[in-house]
Amino acid sequence: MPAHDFVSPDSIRAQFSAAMSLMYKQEVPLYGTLLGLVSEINQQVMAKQPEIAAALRWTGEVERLDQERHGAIRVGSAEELATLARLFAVMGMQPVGYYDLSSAGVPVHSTAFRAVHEQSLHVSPFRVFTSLLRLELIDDLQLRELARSILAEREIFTSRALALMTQAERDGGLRADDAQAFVQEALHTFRWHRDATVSAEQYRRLHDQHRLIADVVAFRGPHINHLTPRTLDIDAIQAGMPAKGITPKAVIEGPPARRHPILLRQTSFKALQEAVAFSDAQGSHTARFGEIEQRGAALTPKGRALYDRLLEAARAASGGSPSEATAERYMTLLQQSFAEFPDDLAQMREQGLAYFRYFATDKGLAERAQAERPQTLEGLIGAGHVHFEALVYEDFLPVSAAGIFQSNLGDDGQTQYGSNANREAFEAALGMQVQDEKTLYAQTERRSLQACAQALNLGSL
Ligand code: OOG
Ligand code: NI
Repeated sequence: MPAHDFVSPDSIRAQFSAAMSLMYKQEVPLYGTLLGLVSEINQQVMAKQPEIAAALRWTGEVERLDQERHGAIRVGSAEELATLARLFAVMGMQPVGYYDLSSAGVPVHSTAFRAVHEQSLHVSPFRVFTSLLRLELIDDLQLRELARSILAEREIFTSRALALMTQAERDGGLRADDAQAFVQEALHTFRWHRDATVSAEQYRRLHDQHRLIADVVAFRGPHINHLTPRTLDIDAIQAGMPAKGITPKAVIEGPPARRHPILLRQTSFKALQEAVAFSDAQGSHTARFGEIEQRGAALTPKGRALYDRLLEAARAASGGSPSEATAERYMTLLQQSFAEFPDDLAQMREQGLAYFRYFATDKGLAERAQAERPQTLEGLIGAGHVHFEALVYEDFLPVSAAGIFQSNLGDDGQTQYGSNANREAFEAALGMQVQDEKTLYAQTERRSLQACAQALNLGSL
């Protein structure tokens, strides 16, 4: 079959992202409310701050903003994780980054499945934060065995989804009708099931060990636990949530508010209790929650080291992980700590703190035949021939993720697992290595410089 009959993985991902959003809106109506608020505030920001709208037009993010979202799931075994990797690969999503959450008292480690090339991200930036439960961290051996045997019996993929995955791998793609069927079949894996696979007593034992263990083990599949839209002003969202009947967590995770956002700021609100049918009784479970995020510049290793240091300093000064009680003081300390991080794109670029994308300007194009024009990047920028914008961060932050997990698990009964990062074990379960996000950002930056050089008729930049 000729390759041109196949739907591009990017387009399958875009379809899947839209289908997930529709499904989640039906499952959790509050998510629809949130989407409304986010789109309202994004419009306001673009109208009131034309410089932000202009930057988003340069990078093309303006075209992806409305469909931009991430989801999160938790799986229970290596087989489930490895098959998910195959499922996501059909949609052009690859595992990027390794996140250890055990040091924050959550018995999982994680990666993010996402597109890796800027052109693909432009079509659909949909990403899924995917966590693998670490049964080996359950110290009650009997319970560990119970969890393992329950998980061993479930099949989280439909047989049609599995067949279409195999077909896509064999043929190198899917045609339109198969792609559409694949999206519908894949959705089933992420659906909420109100009927649990365990008895009320088994649920209680799993839950008493850790609420997250019950969430993974007691159900038929890895229900999507949140879908997160991207806002241009998370402080406005945080302030606007109560009026919509939503109570956000007290602390916005990540860096403080800045003129030029960096990395990722996130806030969430607690899950509602949902009715569940155990095998022998009725009960309830809190599974799904809401989250909103604001994305900023991807940082270089140097910028990230500075970020980590300043964040750690603020947390240490406030006496550890911020809570409801220390929220206000923590936000002040955070703001003070980050005064050291330049809030100016030119400085961030000169100091090598962030990754950038470069664009030939109309002026640069008009003057590209002139012998006198500058030849170096700095000269071209100075002369207005090249424009730059920060490259947006496409990934997650371990400290923030831990804060999001914790806020939805409740502050009660913090479990200690020590620091147990084990990337090799995660990659063994996944069946492949995770990609390094910094390498991907550096490649995008490099490609934008090459495109600039070509547009301006220069050998290289
Ligand atoms: C994932 C929590 C982390 C984020 O955006 O950092 C997360 C989970 O609760 O499964 O979603
Ligand atoms: Ni999230």
